[in-house]
Formats: sequence, structure tokens, C-alpha cells
Amino acid sequence: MQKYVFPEGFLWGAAASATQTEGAANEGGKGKNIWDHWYEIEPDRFYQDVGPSETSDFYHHYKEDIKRMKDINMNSFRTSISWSRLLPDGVNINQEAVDFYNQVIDELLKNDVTPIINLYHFDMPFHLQEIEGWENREVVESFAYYAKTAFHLFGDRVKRWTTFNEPIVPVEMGYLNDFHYPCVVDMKRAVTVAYHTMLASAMAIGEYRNMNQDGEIGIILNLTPSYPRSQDEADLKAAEIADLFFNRSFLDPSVLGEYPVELIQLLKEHDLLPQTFDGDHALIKENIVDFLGVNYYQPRRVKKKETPVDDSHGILPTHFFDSYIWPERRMNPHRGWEIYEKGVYDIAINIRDNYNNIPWYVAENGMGVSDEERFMDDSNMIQDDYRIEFYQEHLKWLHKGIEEGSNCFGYHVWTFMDNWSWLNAYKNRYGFYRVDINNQKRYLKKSGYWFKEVVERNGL
Ligand code: BGP
Repeated sequence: MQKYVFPEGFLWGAAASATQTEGAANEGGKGKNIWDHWYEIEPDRFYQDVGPSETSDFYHHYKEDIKRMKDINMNSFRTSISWSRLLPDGVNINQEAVDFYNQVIDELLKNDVTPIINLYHFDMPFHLQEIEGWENREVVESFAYYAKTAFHLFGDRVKRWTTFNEPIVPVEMGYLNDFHYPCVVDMKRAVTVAYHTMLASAMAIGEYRNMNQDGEIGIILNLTPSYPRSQDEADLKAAEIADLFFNRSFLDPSVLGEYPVELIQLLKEHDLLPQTFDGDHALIKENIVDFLGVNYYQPRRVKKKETPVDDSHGILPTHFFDSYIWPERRMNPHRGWEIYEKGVYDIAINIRDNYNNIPWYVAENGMGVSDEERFMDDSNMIQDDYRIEFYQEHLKWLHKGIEEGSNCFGYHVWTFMDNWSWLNAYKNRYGFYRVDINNQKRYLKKSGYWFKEVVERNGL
């Protein structure tokens, strides 16, 4: 018996990104991005030294892959354009890239799979990183030019765009921790990177609106609800600060057109405010998103600062709170992330109540598991019941959020087929399809088959 029916026209699909799936990193006239460069100079930073050059080779397999999307009833797919493939020198258009993206978009449409195209997924062109990447305000203009070029080339068929995927991640991983290139640990610089990214998003939205293309544009944020250890004032304050830094720093300006005053105040107190210019405020105010994509994997649990402050890198967000291990937590041990399905409901209600009930969709949700071959049956199908259960439980909570009035229009998983991950390469697998990276063969997993039926019934 069907218990959880989703709204008519609900988007069911999966997300991916250019760098993680295309491969062909040195083909088709593509320029280098920071991942290509970093792998060249420090291959040992990547799991088993596997870099971004081949990945799952979508560049050469897109046709069969899109057919595979259709086979499991996906009605939508999100991926990104590689900035360094489209504009290898930042200015001149690479015709081979145009041909490739045209073919991908046309093939998706031919198979009734609605494309959602994202412009930036962690992949700064290397020549722009050489002039300090997002720390340099000129790069904001370069991004706006890239965005405009993409709208011009593909906007006749792509009707849903997003400017950024998880813009806080390059800030957190590349400027507050040394996990992503350029491996800087400096909060003042991190704030500038975040601010310029936000300006770039607003400017791209402005370009899109000027072109009157009759579509919609949004941004994809990884919202990690911040749960305090207790209702004590100091724990509540800690959770509020974590929320300001990691959620509201992009959520408020993107949806409401303004930064939270509490965030500005906090940054000011610690002399962390970025340089601003006349017109910035209006740019952000006037260019809010039409819709929001939300990536949800795990919550953030915090308590007041109890451990000694390490100030070897000056001030950092971790000076304001400690992470808290909830005794009841359940973990995905492969990825080291807590599984907390209710988080998606809390997000739905937060958007309903505090963000004008803006249309939104789950843009990523998934479970990465290592050595999945352990679960392969005689027909080569991975029996990933754990993943099915993960999706089911999140969908139930999402459904409750929708029933209670949250304006959610879709659910995308991470991801369609196993793909390359930023640091973990092919360690943890997420796909509906298993990819054998030795021969690039794809095999449907049980979860893919399950998804097909969910879409058919538009529910569970
Ligand atoms: C998100 C990213 C994706 C993807 C996913 C899984 O944060 O948008 O690009 O990689 O997380 O994470 P990971 O690959 O680190 O396991």
C-alpha cells in the first residue's frame, strides 16, 4: 500500500558534477582547474593516488549513461559545466566544449530528463587561482562573464540554472582547513573568499535576469542544521554561531538579499569584515534566487567551547564552539558522517518559516559505502539495502515537511553512478549504478531498481 505520495510533477533524479564524472581532463581543449593542478603536484593527497583525469568518463559515455537514467525513470539530472573546459583561457569559447554540452543537454531532453545545470562545483580554473582565485575581486567579474556565456549558449534549452554548489565548502576546506587546494588556514581570507563568491552568485543572477530567458535560477547550499547539546544559554549560543558561519552566511543573502546582522556584528568584533564597495549591498538585495537546492547529508552538533583554543592560525570558527557527540547518534562509518533523517524535515520547516517558503528541492542526499562488491549477488547486482533504507527514511521525513506546507519540488540523490570524490577518489561509492573503474562498465544496483519503482508510483 502506498503511504507517501509526492506532489504532482515532483522532480526525481540525481546530481553529479563535471570534475567528478567527465574525465577527459586533458582532452577536448580543456584548461586545467585546481584539481588537475593539485593532483599534478601532490598526487598522494588523493585516495590511492587516483586523480581527476579519468573519473567515470562521462565525456565519452554520456549517451549510454543518459539512456541508463531513462531506464530507472529519472525525470531530472543535475550536473555542472566545467568552467575551464568552456573557457580554457577565461575569454575564448572552446567549441569542443560547446559541442559536448550541447550534445549532453539535447540527449537529456530527448530522453525526457530535465537538466538542471550548475555553474561552479569546487572547480576554479587554475589560471584564475594563480591570481588568488576568489580572494581577487576581478574573479567575480570573470565568473559573471562565464555565466553569461553559458546562458547565451545553452539557455534556450536549459530552464533551471544554479550558480554554485555548496559555496561554503571551498571556504571551509580550502581556507579554514588544509583539505582542499589552496590549503590556506586563515579566517580573514576565508571571509573574503565567501563574500566574493556571494557577489559572483548575485552578479550571475543579474546577468541571467537581463537576458530574459524565461527560466529560473537558484543556488545549491549544503544546509547542516546546528543542534545544541542542551538548552543552556552557552550551548544555544554556540549552535547559533555555527549556524551563522556555515548556513546563514550564504542562505540569508541568497534568499533574503541580506546578511544576518548578527554575522556582520560578529565579524566586525573580530576584525574579519571583508572590503566592500558601493553597490555591493544593492547587487545582493536585487538578485535573490528563484529557488534553492539543498544538499543534506548530516547535521552539525555543537556545544559551548570547552577545549583549549588553538590560536596558531589566529581566529577560526572553532574558537566559538566545540563539536558534540550525541550519545544516540548513528553513523555511516565509511564516510564518518552521522545519519539523522529528521534533519531534512527540520530544514523543510526552517525554509517554510524563515525563508519565505521559497520553492526548494533536495539537491543531494546519499550514503557513501566502501567495498560494495561484498554485497554483490550472482547476477552482479549490489544488494545495497542499507542505501534504500537511507533514502526511504529521508523521504518519509521530507514527505512530512511537504504535508506541513514546505514548498519542496524534488528529490535528487548523490549520485547516479559511482564517481570520483574530491579526496576519497573511488573509496566510497554512492551510485545507483556501480562503475568498474578498470573497464568503465556500469551495473545497476538494487537501489537503482528500487528508485525506478518509486518514480513510477511517485512515492513510497
Ligand atoms: C557533496 C558534494 C559532492 C559529493 C558529495 C559526497 O558535498 O557536493 O560533490 O562529493 O558531497 O561527498 P564525498 O564525495 O566527500 O564523500
